[in-house]
Amino acid sequence: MTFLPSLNSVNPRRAFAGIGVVALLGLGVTACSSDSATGSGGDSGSSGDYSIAFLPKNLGNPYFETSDQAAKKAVEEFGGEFKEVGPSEATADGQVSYINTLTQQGVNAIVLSANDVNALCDALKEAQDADIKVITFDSDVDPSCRDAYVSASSTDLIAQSQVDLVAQQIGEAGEVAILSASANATNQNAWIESMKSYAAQKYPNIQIVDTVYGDDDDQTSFDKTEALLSTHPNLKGIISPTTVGIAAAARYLSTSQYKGNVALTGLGTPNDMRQYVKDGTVTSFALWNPADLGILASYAAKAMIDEDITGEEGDSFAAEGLSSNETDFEVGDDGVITLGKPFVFSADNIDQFDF
Ligand code: RAM
Repeated sequence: MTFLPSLNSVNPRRAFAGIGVVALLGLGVTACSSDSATGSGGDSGSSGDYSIAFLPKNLGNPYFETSDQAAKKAVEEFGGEFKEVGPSEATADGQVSYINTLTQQGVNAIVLSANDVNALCDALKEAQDADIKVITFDSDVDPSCRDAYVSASSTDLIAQSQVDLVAQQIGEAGEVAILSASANATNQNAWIESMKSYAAQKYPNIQIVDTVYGDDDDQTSFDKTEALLSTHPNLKGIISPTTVGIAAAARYLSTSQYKGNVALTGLGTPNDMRQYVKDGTVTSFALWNPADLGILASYAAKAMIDEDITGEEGDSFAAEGLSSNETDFEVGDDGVITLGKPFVFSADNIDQFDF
């Protein structure tokens, strides 16, 4: 496969410098034995002023298991107390009760990936009133109800990389559908909006004919894939901008008549997708390093608790232990802190990664 022009500048060895080593040293292993990170509230046992709670969209999602496991390590390394809590289903309602409990417990910071842009705001404002720092990571809320947002990459870069991948795989023409996460997910909705305008402008012969929601649930995503293919007999490609969705869609395609005929790309983890790249169901897909996202969010929370940053544009802070070896980060417009660029995985490189 050829790397996308927009991603050509991302040298795999530089983009994930050291990740192979990190994986060998334990990231992949710990990502698989994630009981402590995925339990509903295991404390690290450390003490200090950094009591930091991670609240993913849902528990049992390998993407968040990787980011939160890495966050746990980072928080413990700087002497903090880590906990992870979260709902089993990716809903805003499910997250609100955890935010309320964390506020009552008086943690120093809540780091969350939001299932809705507005529905968590009342609970988060109560947390802020109780002097708790609120950091979003992966998926944002309205900027008025958090202190900063740690984003994987820019919305447009993430969106464009997926559209370019599907365009490459279907000869820049034909019907494409999107299999998303939950209908209110802030991150997916922003990417989808950007995908649609980019596709319309750059690929006039591609039609995005449908968007369906698998709720970041494996079975729902599998069923929605099956339904998409029967509703749209001329479908040429599916973009699934969610690690849960793309893995379920690949599983469906891999044993169906559509394998090799309908392209599938989007955002996936190498460990989930490896078998489908090897069996020819999937050519290439994108993501960033979820472990790095967790580490960066931990250091942003620490800097916020230390009052080194407030979320103002231009604030800067240091992070340690990223696979990119980057240490210096700056808060951008609207309190957004950006990790880097998305990276494309294919048969050529997938075996270098273990997460
Ligand atoms: C899923 C979640 C997460 C998203 C990744 C790509 O794990 O929806 O929010 O960032 O996919």
